[in-house]
Amino acid sequence: MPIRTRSDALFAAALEHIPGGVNSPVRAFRGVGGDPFFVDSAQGARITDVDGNTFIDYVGTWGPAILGHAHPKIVAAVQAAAVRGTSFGIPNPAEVAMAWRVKEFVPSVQKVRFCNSGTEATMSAIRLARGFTRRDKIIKFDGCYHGHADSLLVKAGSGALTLGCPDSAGVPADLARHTLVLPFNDADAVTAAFAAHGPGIAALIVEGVPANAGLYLPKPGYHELLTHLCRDAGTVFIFDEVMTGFRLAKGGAQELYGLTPDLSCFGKIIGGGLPVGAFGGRADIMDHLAPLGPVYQAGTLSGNPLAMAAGLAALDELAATDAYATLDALGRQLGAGMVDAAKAAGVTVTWQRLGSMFCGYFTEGPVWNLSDAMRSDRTKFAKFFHGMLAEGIYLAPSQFEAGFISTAHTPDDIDATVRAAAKVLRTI
Ligand code: KE4
Repeated sequence: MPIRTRSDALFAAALEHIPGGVNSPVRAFRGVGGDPFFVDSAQGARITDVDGNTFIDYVGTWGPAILGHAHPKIVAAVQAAAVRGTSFGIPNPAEVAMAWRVKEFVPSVQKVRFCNSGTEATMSAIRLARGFTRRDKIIKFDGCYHGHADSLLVKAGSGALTLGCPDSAGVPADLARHTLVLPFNDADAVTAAFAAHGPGIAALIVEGVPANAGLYLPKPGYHELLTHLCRDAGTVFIFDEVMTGFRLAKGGAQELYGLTPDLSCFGKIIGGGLPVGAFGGRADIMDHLAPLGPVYQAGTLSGNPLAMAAGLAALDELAATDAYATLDALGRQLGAGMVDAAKAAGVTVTWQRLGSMFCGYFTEGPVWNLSDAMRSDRTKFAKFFHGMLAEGIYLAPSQFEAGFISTAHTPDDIDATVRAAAKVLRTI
């Protein structure tokens, strides 16, 4: 087992000052047991903790590190920007360059507004859709996570067509009831919801591919059904590409599926590892934002020059290289290896992958929705997680998270990962 002396001391101190010792709950290892380690540094496909243990990293800071950690072009861009000032609160040229880049990558984006997180992006897009349509109800799907804005921390009501109730303390029931939570990949449920509520629905929000309950994919034609139902009802179709944007293709999941959302939300990769969110789409909707229109949205650090520099460097590098072909080849290699390792060990693992995103569910497959995913054996997953950690492989510390490969991973890294999995799977 890796030595953890300094991590344990740091976690004990963190627990005194920070709720749960972490600044974001998933980092607390509650999904797998044990305590988190503390990172000292990260480089390429590897992270090194404060006790000197190095791991091949398949979390990639939950998606942003598509080029690996401390990519020299991103570091250089941030250094060059920092010496010119770290924040202005006044328009700066990088914001215009970044807006142009996002529009070049994602043709459905006619106008874009930058903010500081994926949560801000989805929260703002929901408010914008409500202001544009003058309607209150929204639709989301169970198992999909869009950040921690109140309207989106809502679970399904008692029946499929009943309006939602809070999924977190502190979310007013009066607000939650405006959110309808439907099963994903269920065409009948979403069709019935529009039949029952259509003219009152401001927005439907869905992940490019649901990757916050592991990773499962839209059934053929499902995203197209959502777009048609939205169009017929005058509902704003919001495509949450915080995770899939610039990850699955230059144009994200909407490029893969040939969609033209009304609004799209971005985060993670768009900031090159620094705090950036963005939302954009139809200009006639976006122009309802202040200062042009009546929908207020703001942020002191929105368009921050350092974050814009990091994001620009990341998008430029993705545009300049055949990153997506590399990522898909590595994803294919990992998937094939993991399937063979599970079969050889006699362990039931359903491996689901799209490009460089993946999830190994410890259950029979296929996994098409949250209820399928919930069948997974979380005890086995936890044993697998810790076994892989002991072998120097860092996977997402929850069965209900996706894994990520970067362009810094090599075929040898993948082979080492598969060898470790073959060893660990025989022990669980
Ligand atoms: P942030 O506010 O964490 O930047 O983005 C929220 C968000 C929005 N939409 C999607 C599809 C997302 O996956 C996320 C955040 N993803 C999680 C990982 N499952 C972030 C990790 C964390 O919460 O610490």
